[in-house]
Amino acid sequence: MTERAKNEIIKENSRLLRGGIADGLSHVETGAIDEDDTQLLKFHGSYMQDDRDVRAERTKKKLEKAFSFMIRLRLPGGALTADQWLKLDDIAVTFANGTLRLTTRATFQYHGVIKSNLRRTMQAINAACIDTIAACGDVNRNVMSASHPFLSKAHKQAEHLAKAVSDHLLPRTGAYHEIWLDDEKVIESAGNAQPESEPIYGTLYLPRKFKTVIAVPPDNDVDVYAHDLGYIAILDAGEVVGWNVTVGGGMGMTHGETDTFPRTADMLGYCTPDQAVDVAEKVVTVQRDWGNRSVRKNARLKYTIERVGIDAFRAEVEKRLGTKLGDPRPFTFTSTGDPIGWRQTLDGKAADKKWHLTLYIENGRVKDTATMKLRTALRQIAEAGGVDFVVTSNQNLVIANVTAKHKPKIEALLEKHGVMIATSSGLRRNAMACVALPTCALALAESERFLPSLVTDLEEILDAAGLRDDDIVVRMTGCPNGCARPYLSEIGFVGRAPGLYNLYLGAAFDGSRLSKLYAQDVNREQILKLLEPIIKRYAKERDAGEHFGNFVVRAGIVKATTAGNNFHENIVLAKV
Ligand code: SRM
Ligand code: SF4
Repeated sequence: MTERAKNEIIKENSRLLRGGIADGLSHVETGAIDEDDTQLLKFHGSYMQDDRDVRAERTKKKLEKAFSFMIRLRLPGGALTADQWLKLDDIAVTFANGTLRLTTRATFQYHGVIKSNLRRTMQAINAACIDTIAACGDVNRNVMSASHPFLSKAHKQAEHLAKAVSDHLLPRTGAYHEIWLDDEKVIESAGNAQPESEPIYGTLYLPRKFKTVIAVPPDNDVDVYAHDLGYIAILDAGEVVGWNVTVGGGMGMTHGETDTFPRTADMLGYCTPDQAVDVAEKVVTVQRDWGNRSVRKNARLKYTIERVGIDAFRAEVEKRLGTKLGDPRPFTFTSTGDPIGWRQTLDGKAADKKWHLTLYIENGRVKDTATMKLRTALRQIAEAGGVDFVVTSNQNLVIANVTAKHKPKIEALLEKHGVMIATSSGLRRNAMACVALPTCALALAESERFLPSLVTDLEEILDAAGLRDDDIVVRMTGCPNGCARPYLSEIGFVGRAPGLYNLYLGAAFDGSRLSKLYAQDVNREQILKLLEPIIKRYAKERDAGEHFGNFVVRAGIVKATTAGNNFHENIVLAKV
């Protein structure tokens, strides 16, 4: 018999995710908690990390690593009130490193929370009527829906489904409330239902993380094909009449291991709005039973589907549903980015329409700097009230539900604090980088701290080619795990070692096709040298309306990746 992965044993012995976390929090002699408990802590929405900028120095001085904790919020649909914004902002200053980090899955992270503050931070988050359970771990995580719920009736329906799936698939263990909230039922959710058991997950939970998103065409802002489970709204006269269901997407891979690869999701079928939550449950339970519990790196749903085939997977889901899924219905996606700037509610009576400002937040980091007081500006906008906030799946922020009268006030506040509404280029508007150093334990190279200046260099090349305002999707990650979905960007950088990246090209602008490796282990200078002639050719030779990712494939610069299992094939590396 194949040996079970270590995490399976940890989960099994955890007494439904309790382990020794509570005990570990009481040990004041260390800033850390026990290694096995760090695995369980993820299910509660937190990772133990250390400041990698000072790791070497502390090791030299024989000091313990500078441990602290990252906390990720569960925020299905991504929306919050102005009052909640103020509470989250207070927490950032009181308990974390003074910043709020908007993530690529439309929620918030705090960094730098020390162990002695962990419980108080969790309680403060709950006091804002938000929780962190299942934000990480081997369960269905935060469910994203197309930004944003105030845009139209269909977007509201998408948010509604996101919340319903998130609630339905929440772990039922009382561990979260017991450890963090002294068992007080601060918010009512399925998470504190009694008696305690895990009817959907069982005591082993899932073999690996599981991610669900809801898309509303023509926008593919949630990158539906990157997720384990996706719903694509099928609309009739602006209302959702059903959902196409996708399964088996994912980004993570390991350098040099071709049995790991990013994969775009397959179409599973079509379901009615009434069936949607049940479909989620059945997809999750098939993965629970069929997923690989021995080899963690092959445990995601995408590998289960590669192994058994989509037809067998669909048949099992249908068997458990007790009905057949319909044939997928037609839809069209046009882009994965956010439309930066103001736009109005799409439907309803003219008099009821509100304004919504999508603000580009560089790599999702909300902070004050010497030149731009973004955190202060957003705080003052929240204090003035009369708005809602929505985090997008591109690490941006929507200031929503603004009246025409209130618009100039918001613009003035942003301007006063040096926050620009327009971005410096189409490339920056479509740029995302993962966190990476100094907090991410898995980072091989910089990402959030490097991409902005690389984009500045690339903007010079774009300027010379007359392409400054063209939308080109660029994403960077500090390692191949793919947290900024780099294999679905037209230009993708993936960290290999300090200062060195693999360069991927050729993903589709609408998020439907993966990219292909173009150059290996390249530094800033080499990246610019490689991209300059391609950008110049694109400016001269592109067809009308042709996007960069499609051009590089048509021009033969890279071969198209047609499925995850040929991501590693047909690679012709550029000479550097
Ligand atoms: Fe991620 C692990 C940050 C979205 C694939 N991810 C991590 C950890 C927790 C590192 C760790 O395990 O120690 C990172 C914490 C860094 C830090 O200091 O904050 C981390 N991931 C992030 C975030 C914050 C990136 C960002 O800059 O916004 C995103 C948080 C999303 C959220 O709110 O839930 C984030 N991660 C993603 C995505 C994008 C997505 O889901 O759309 C992916 C690719 C899609 C996918 O899951 O396949 C992603 N993260 C991973 C993986 C690889 C999983 C795999 O199947 O191989 C890991 C490593 C792992 O799980 O072992 C990982
Ligand atoms: Fe860390 Fe890698 Fe994810 Fe970036 S892609 S946050 S480096 S795990």
